[in-house]
Amino acid sequence: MKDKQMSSFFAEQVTDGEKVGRVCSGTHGIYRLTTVSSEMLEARLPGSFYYEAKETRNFPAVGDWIVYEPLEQKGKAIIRRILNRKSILSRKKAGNTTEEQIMAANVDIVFVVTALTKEFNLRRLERYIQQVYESGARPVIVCTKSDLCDDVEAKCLLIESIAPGVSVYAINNLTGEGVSDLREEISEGETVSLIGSSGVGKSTLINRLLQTSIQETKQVREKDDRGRHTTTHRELFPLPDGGYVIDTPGMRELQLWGDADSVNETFSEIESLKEQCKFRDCQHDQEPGCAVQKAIKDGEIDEARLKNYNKLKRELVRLEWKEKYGQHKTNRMLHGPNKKKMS
Ligand SMILES: Nc1nc2c(ncn2[C@@H]2O[C@H](COP(=O)(O)OP(=O)(O)OP(=O)(O)O)[C@@H](O)[C@H]2O)c(=O)[nH]1
Ligand SMILES: [Mg+2]
Ligand SMILES: [Zn+2]
Repeated sequence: MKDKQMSSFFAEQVTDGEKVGRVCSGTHGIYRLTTVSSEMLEARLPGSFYYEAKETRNFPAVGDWIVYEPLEQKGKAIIRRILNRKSILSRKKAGNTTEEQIMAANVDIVFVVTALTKEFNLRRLERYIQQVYESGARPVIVCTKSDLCDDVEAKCLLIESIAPGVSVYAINNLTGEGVSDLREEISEGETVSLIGSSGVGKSTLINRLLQTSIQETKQVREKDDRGRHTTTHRELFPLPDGGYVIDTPGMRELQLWGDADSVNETFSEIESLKEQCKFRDCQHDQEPGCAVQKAIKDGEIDEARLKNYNKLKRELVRLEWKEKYGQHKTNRMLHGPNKKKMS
């Protein structure tokens, strides 16, 4: 059985007679699945799975399409296999580890959500966009709480300047202003995931998109709510007019996971400028004939943006090395062979 919301990419991986579902949530080994007939099932993995699965990536994630077998007990099922994924949104687990944490699978679009309040931070937005590009999804920037800001236009222009080619929307979740335009970014069968700090209004926006109040939102005026998360786990919901949306808890720590080359997409204007630098391995620091430094002097690029660019590159190179050679050798990279990758 196939879901009309399931793209051919997934349909082709299924043979007739197999039952397909999609993972809505997964906690403590219990997965909630939505099926073709919009039935909700509670599924588990077979015991053997836990011996065979080596990495986090082998386990089902929210957004995965899976093949299941119904159990005799009504509403229960066993997960047989995970269909190949189209994309994967992941980050490094918090703390001193190189372990990966998967946030969602098969995401087409990521709404990077920021509030037009004190929350607003261009450097953080850059990092979020970076992370989205790494996943293979398309970023869209959503500025919430437009009702609490007197220079919405100016803020949006600022964002456009740091995110070339990315659409920016300003919305008011309380009245719904701007939400229908945003809705048009999601086509039939597409999956959108939301990322952003706690309290920016991700769940409130999801309720708007679902036209219900399914997701719990913070009821109090935010003042002292820093670090308190209303949403505590990831969850996928089918949208009323087609498509899916995934709510996530606000992120406290954003760590990158991926390869250094994808920084280039986020910072495309720096990348294209550096072609004009006099030296091929220019670090855009004190080198003569540096086109990037010139653009900073001319006020075309913000110095903070170059700093963030360099920092992201260093961080990704460090992660790559840590993953390859383990903890004890990481200091070698500081003066080592990766230098050509940094240019
Ligand atoms: N004034 C105003 N308040 C908003 C808007 N959007 C959301 N809020 C309020 O902001 C608070 C936090 O919203 P949530 O939707 O719970 O935030 P969240 O991003 O889901 O937070 P976590 O689940 O903790 O990650 C709630 O009190 C909302 O009513 C908006 O556009 N304008
Ligand atoms: Mg929430
Ligand atoms: Zn340079």
